[in-house]
Amino acid sequence: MAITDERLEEVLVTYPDNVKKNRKKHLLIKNSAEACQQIEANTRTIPGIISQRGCCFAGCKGVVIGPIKDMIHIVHGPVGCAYYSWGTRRNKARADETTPPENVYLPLCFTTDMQESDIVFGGEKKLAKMIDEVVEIFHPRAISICATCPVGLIGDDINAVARAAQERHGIQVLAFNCEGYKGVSQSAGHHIANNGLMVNAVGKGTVRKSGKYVINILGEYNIGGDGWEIERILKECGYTINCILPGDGSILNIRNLHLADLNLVQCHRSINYIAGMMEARYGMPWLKVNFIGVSACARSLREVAQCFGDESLIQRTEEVIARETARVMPVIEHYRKICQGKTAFVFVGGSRSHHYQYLLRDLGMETVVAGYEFAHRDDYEGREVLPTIKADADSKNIPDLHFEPDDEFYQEGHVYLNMPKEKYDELRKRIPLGYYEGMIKSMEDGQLIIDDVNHHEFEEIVRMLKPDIVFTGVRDKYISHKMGVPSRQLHSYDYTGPYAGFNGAMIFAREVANAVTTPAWRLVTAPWEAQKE
Ligand code: CFM
Repeated sequence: MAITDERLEEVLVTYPDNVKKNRKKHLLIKNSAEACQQIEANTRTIPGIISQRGCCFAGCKGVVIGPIKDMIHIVHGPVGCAYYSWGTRRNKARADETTPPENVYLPLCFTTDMQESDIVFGGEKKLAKMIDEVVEIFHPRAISICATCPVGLIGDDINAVARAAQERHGIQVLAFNCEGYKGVSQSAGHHIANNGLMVNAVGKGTVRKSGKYVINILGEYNIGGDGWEIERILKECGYTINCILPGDGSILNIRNLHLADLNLVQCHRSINYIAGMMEARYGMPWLKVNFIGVSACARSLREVAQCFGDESLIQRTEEVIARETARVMPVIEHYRKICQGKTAFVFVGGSRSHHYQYLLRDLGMETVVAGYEFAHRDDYEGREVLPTIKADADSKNIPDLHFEPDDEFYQEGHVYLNMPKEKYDELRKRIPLGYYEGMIKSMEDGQLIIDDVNHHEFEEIVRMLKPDIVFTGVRDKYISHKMGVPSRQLHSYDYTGPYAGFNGAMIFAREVANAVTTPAWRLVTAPWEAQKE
């Protein structure tokens, strides 16, 4: 059954007036007759409502900084903040030619484990001592310190501790003031992490990789091995991958991030700040891509090749697309027979709820509801033109880039080029805007778009629309199971992956086909449903 304004009203009816007024702005039924539909996003969740969002610390440490494999990431705060931001996201990493196994620290969890006495007397000494210990035991190339709420509240100066430690040990110690309470969601943490990397790491290296078409893949987190699959495909097309930031990435490569020709941006929310800042600082163009889904993958590969405009690259790309498509389509077709016509509710953080709709379309499925936890309006509404980087202080007006006024590159206020100006202009002219369209535009009439869903709305909408499958995170997974609807986690991919690229599409198709054909969830009757009141 399709959603209508009246039915949406039924979802909101239990709210007090002011809450209802607020929430209405975050719910939208797609209607292409309206020229540009707008949705409220990136605003504060109403206190008392059970949101799916994470905190600023989660966005900084958990998302952007944590996956850097050759740094030791110290969580300055309670052990719970450290434990729950470690491991569960399934961002994978392994040793490579520049990072030996002993420098890969992701299997370990580091925290100062703040106790009551540290809160009362301050935790700076404990933090400094911990840095000394990890340097002595592990000899890392660099260290990060991420602050949690209590650290901000008691005012520990983690920047001073970092500076002193850096001098003592001669390695980089980066401090991130990403206290959980900052901002309205993890989005604030992405920002803080992006700015920190931009100021302290990007541009510090000097090694340009040899090879043609040198590119970075930004905002790829290697969840379940996604990044490795994307890397495989791009290498086969003939690209030289300078750095994947941050999935399976190293601080060594991040320092050389500027020594590439083009930035691909896979996550459209968490890392576009770095892409934008690199364009302003180094004149490196960037392109939004989507490697989720067979058709989306093919389109992204074509668009990247188009940026370079080199005939041999374009031809090689077509060969790879043809070969990979021929290989995976029989498998996709097999599962498509099972999935065809099924409906999905897709609710993920700030990027995937759009990306995965392409893969679902490959399987003949319809996304009846989609939403983001913390996306900004441009993720929903799109942007018709590339943000223009001006070679002057106006760059502060670029939407969503939020240059910090004290960043040195902002004050210098001009564009550096890492390539001849003509080449840059020519490259930028070729940037396709396909994936800049935002989620609303790519959805169909009558489908529901929802920002920052809460548990009440989630349950009501699942009950009302009865989707065949819910794609979400661990917070909603079991709610939908209790309601008899199967789910797959699109944050951690439960226990599987990769889902990206051509190989990932096959794995995803199998998982979804299994989920929608498993009768178990629909046979379950919860005890409270079996009992008559
Ligand atoms: Fe980007 Fe992400 Fe996402 Fe995100 Fe995240 Fe994630 Fe996500 Mo979970 S960086 S915005 S903060 S694509 S952890 S890998 S799945 S909410 S949609």
